[in-house]
Amino acid sequence: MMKRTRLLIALVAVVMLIAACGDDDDAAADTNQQIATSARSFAFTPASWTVASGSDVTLTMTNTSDTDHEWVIMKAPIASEDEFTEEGVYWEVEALAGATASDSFTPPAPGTYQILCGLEGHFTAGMVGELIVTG
Ligand SMILES: [Cu+2]
Repeated sequence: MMKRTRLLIALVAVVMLIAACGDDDDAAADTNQQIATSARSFAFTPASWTVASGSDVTLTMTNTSDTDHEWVIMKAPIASEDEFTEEGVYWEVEALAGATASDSFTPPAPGTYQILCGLEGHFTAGMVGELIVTG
């Protein structure tokens, strides 16, 4: 009798453990954040996004113009296009003219980051935004 009870408790524990693992997988999938923007010459709509640190973010950018555009997270803000360097880029995605691009990134440390289009003349033309990463 005692053995059967112990066996039953062990079985219940195993079932609960398996169920808990399943929940963790679901939670991980649920915490993948989604943001979107529409790119045209020369603006992002919207141009401000807020995400939480700690889980990956999928950006979907729809390019509605006949020119290629990029969505670039800068490590530190720049004041003019002369200051732009690839080394200053934290992460970027490009959507070709008329196409939609989607890719994922791990948010940088909490803070506010400058977003811009890195193609020549686009930052100067006003293609900028901000990404706010909360803690
Ligand atoms: Cu652009």
